[in-house]
Amino acid sequence: MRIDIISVLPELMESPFRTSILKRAMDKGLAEVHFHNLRDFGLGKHRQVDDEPYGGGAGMVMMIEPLDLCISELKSQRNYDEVIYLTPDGETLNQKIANSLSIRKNLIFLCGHYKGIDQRARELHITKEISIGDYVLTGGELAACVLADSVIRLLPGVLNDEQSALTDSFQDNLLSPPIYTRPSEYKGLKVPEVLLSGNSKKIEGWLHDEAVKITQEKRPDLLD
Ligand code: 6GU
Repeated sequence: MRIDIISVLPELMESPFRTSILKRAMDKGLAEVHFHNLRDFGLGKHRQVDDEPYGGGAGMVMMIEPLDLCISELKSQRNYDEVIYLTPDGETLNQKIANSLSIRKNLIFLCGHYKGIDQRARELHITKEISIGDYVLTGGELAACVLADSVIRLLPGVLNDEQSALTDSFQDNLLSPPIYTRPSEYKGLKVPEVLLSGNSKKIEGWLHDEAVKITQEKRPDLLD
């Protein structure tokens, strides 16, 4: 998978891709992430990328020309499955969206900034708009990192234990059951007997029941 991320602040996203699972995915050649500084496509001496909104109002708008230049150049080099605009008014990210993107080959993420992008950039290029929740971030960069992480960890070979992405919370619309490791008793707190029983069928049943119980308690909406 290849992800091209367009931003006015690409520095903000460097470290998440240089550590842990994302780094391993890149080192193994399973994922490639390329950053593009929109300012390189800015207009004039000052490399302008934003301007005041027509009709007035507070905040600046990301201009159509730099966005069109940058995205068109990328599109001339390869075919993209989706051009995704990270914006608070997009569809809220969930596991289903992450799963569906994880089988794509080439993606563009456009990080919104200021008040947002000129509507015509949406009409010309954007195929999907994604938000990471109902709150406002300063820009789309952190959201792009969240989206990239949620997708890249699903690529075959990224996680050590192939099973572990499949048993994540949300993968079957259930939260994870409680987990324990040694010691079997700590300060009087005991690991549930069934987990020490060695009876894998019983354990599986217990884990599923616990997952349903916890989901009912914390996120009943997932069971609807
Ligand atoms: Cl994608 N961008 C911004 N600026 N704020 C957000 C968001 C995105 N998702 C949630 N809040």
